[in-house]
Amino acid sequence: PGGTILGYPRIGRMRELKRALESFWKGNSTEADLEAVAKDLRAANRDRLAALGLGRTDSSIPSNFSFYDHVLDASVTFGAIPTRFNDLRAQDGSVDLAGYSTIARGVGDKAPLEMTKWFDSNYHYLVPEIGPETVFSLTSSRWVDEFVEAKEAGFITRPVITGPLTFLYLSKPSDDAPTGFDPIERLDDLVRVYIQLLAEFEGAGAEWVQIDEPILVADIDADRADVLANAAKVYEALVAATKRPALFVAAPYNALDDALPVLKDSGVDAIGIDLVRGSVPTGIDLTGTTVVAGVVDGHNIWRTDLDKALEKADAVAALGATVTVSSSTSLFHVPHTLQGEEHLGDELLSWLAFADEKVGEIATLASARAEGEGAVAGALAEARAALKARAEHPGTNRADVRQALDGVEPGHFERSPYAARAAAQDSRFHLPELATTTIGSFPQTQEIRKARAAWAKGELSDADYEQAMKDEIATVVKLQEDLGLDVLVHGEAERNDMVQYFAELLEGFDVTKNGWVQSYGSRCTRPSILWGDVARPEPMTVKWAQYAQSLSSKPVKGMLTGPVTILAWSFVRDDQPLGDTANQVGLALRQEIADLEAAGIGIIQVDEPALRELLPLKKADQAAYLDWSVNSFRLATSGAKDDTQVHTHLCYSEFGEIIDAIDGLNADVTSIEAARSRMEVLPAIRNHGYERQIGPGVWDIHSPRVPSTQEVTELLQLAKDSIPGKQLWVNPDCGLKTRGYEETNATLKNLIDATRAVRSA
Ligand code: THG
Ligand code: ZN
Repeated sequence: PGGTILGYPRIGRMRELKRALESFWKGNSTEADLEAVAKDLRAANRDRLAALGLGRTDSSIPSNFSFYDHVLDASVTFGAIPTRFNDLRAQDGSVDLAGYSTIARGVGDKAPLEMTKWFDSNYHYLVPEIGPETVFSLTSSRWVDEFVEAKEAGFITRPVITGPLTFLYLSKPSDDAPTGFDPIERLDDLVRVYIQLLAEFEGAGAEWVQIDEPILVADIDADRADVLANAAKVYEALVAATKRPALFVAAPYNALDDALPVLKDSGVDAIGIDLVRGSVPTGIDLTGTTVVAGVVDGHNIWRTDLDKALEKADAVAALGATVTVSSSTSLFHVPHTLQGEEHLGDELLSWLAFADEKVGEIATLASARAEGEGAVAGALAEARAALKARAEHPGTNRADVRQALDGVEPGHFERSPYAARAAAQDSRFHLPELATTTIGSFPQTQEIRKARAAWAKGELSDADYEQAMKDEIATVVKLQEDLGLDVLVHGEAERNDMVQYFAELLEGFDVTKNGWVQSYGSRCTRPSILWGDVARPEPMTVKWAQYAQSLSSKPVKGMLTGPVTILAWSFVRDDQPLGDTANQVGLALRQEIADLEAAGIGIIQVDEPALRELLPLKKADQAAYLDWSVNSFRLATSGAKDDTQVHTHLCYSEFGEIIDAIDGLNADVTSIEAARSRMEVLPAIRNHGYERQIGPGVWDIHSPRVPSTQEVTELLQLAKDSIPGKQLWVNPDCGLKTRGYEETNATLKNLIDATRAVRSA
């Protein structure tokens, strides 16, 4: 009744969990040390949430801790561990934290669980591997133990678990599964274990449990009728369980649509709906249903329009429902707190709400609904004033930027036909067949990080920092020349994060000091805040590219991050269509490309690794997305001259789904991830008809393993089976910034040797 949230950040205000995990992995601390840090974090989070206004004993505070990933936690809890990790299991089937970490990170030739993006976010979960051999059984008591731990501290929390539909639909068939096996075939077996788990929660005193089923809002490969039938079956079975807490099924990230009546009819005790991404349902009588109304955006950082939020809650109540206000998603997509971000300035700060501030908003909304708006008149007035100031701020509506965008014409999205460009580029660069290159970044060494940290603290002068970066660039260029690569890069030593670097140089952005958000496991990113109209006051990359090019007679690529990725990995303004913001970024990049060309840079790469990530969850929304995203890239790159070769790089993509979009980008050369899947995507690209050039990665850079010359040769031959050599490039899967020099040198040498062998074969 007092308002709730679907989940809270797990990493800690000061990234305590990250540090504790990494120290444990290095062998610098024990499992007990790690457990102690986690226990303190959970206690601090509970205390803070209660202080911010969530009820201590009414199940409003979610219990959603995870050491690494919540989907991995479900795998481990239900005994769904791939057989290659059987040796990690104790007699009772459980794994300790060392074993849990090994499943997440791999060991020797045992690959970890695959990592992939969680719905339309920048968070990565670990994909469960399920087969007929998987023995579902309760093999971890952590979830129940954490409830008991909170209870002993005087709290009644609400355990948060991944639901059986989401778990199985996100799984992939295990290595042992026969072809054609679908993990969802194991639904009945899995549900039996959920029923056991519910009994354990009930026995421990839990009054509510939250079961997350975001899969119900997404259009997936499975037939929708089957998904809905499974939803009815599962929730009728869980409702019928004799020993259980009340069931709250949460469906964040979009509208439930036709799954809402199914959940309602199943008799679950509460349903969570996302009223930020989805709209208020219509044509349904919700009398007798409790709806947890997600009216505060859990996925972005803007201060809530409280009046609008109250209207939405009222509209749901008008359908007959009993309403509790909530965040639309777990808050683990946003940083902990605005405290410590005072450098952003009072004005911008007043427009924002991170996790803790959102909890405060929810408490305000709950009071307004319970006691009337008069009880929180001050807070409501303050929110209105902040929203008004944001709308009227000159930086959110710049005449110069609007004018530039109004001047955009259809011709700005078009280059000459590819044949003309290819001819001009051939005669400029004379590149061999199977040209070799890398994706852009070289290893970020300790020395580079130290220099940047010292410079940020003012301990290293601008001139000394610039010299340190130039020295690094010179080393990287020399290394590539010695190896014999055809197209070089400068290595990106000067960049921390490929988005933050541009955010710091463009107007309309700000960056936080401590706004960390979990990306996967212990790894975090600090998304920039894209709050205003975007403009480029001066060139951003030209100095570095020009210096690198001065050191070599081979072409050195200019390196930019594309508009979609800049949006996807920032917190983006929500007061105009994303496509408009993307085009503003596109125009800034277009200017940068013109400056790079003027400085003599002939090959320019514009990376879009996040193109797939923002693809809407509903099929009906996808065409419009692909339209604006592809257009913003074309706006950025189509000013390039015919003899300027435009490259792009994509990763994390399931290319089949967006192959038209990749074609639509109209880049001269596209590099993609392909090593792990052994070039699986290339036949589809061939069949699609693709006339331009492509660099399928031949080194999986996610692991330090060095592929042999033989292995790379085989991959290149496989690639040539689908794509003519004239169209093929040779490159790693992705940037090398997380790799070390040992494996980088060794692999690039093998890559060059393999290329020579295949060229002369
Ligand atoms: N930048 C941003 N988002 C991303 C990536 C990126 N999302 C997808 C993918 N790349 C995620 N991969 C990583 C890889 C490494 C790290 C984070 C995400 C990482 N982070 C450091 C850490 O947690 O210690 C902190 C980095 C820093 O100091 O800035 O290593 O490339 N935006
Ligand atoms: Zn990549």
